[in-house]
Amino acid sequence: MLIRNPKGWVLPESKATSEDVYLNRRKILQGMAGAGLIASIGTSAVIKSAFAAAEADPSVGLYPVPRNDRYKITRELTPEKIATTYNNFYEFGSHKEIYNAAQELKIRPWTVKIDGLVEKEMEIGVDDLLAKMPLEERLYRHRCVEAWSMVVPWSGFPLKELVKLAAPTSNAKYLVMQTFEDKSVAPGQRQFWYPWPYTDGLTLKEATNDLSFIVTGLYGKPVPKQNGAPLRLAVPWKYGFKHVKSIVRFNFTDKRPTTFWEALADEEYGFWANVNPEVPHPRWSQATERDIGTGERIPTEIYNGYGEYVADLYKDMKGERLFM
Ligand SMILES: Nc1nc2c(c(=O)[nH]1)N[C@H]1C(S)=C(S)[C@@H](COP(=O)(O)O)O[C@H]1N2
Ligand SMILES: [Mo]
Repeated sequence: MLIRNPKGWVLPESKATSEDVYLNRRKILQGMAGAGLIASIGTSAVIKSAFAAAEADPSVGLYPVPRNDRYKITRELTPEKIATTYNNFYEFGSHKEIYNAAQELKIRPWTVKIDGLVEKEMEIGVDDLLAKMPLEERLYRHRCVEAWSMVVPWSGFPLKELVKLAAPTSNAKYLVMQTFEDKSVAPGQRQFWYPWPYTDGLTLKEATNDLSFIVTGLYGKPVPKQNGAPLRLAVPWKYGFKHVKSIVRFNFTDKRPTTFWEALADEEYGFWANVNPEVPHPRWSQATERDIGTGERIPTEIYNGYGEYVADLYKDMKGERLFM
């Protein structure tokens, strides 16, 4: 978070795969599967790479999913190439260009543990979980505490559906989410001064709010590794660091967790982290944000513009640093 590279999102064209190439591969693959041709045509490079992509992510056929139009946007969608090449993912480096390094992450098999104060603890494979969940697309704004922002089409399912599946007991108050831990693929995790694994959490009231969303897709495709495959949180009224990527554990508890960023710098990155243009970060203003798509600087809104859904959650809270 400490390093700012204002030109970090500008990338040479050669580093990105264009949308057409991707769609063509997908069509080829679907066509081949239908005609039973995969085994007999093994030589073309295009076909081989299409096959590798499907092997790497068996959820590819689930997308695109129907859009939930309840969540409106008033700005243009951020171009896919920008949202997938300008990232924060400290496991792969403390700068924005981690998308190549993140390809080392193996996302299958991927097992999620649901534990703590629940009726019955479970471990479930991500594809089994996806099969149980109602997938939809939502256009959400995303506001990083570093004062950049984007607007993207996430696919996924409401977090409250996962809470329902977990069946928390009546004394559960918080849901804690954790990222995978594997030093052999994530060089950042060899930096021992960070409190790995990346951890963040919500109150159960927040987790069951309509807006809380588990992301499994982006731009009508499985979510790329650099954006947090195969499961990542989206809570758009909060700063981006709450959006835990590549989740392996959902833990229900009665104790408020110490989050990754709180452990590092509690006075700069608190538990609540609700967006508020009037509460500056100790080292910079939060009044405006830079849209990484257009490069424009625009005013920041309270709760990132989602107050109608979430302001009630906080109305009786006293003595909490709700906006830091
Ligand atoms: N595991 C993990 N999750 C993470 C982070 C991280 O470093 N590690 N960075 C967070 C921050 S600060 C932001 S702004 C968003 C960025 O998401 P994006 O790369 O999809 O834009 O991911 C969040 N989730
Ligand atoms: Mo962030």
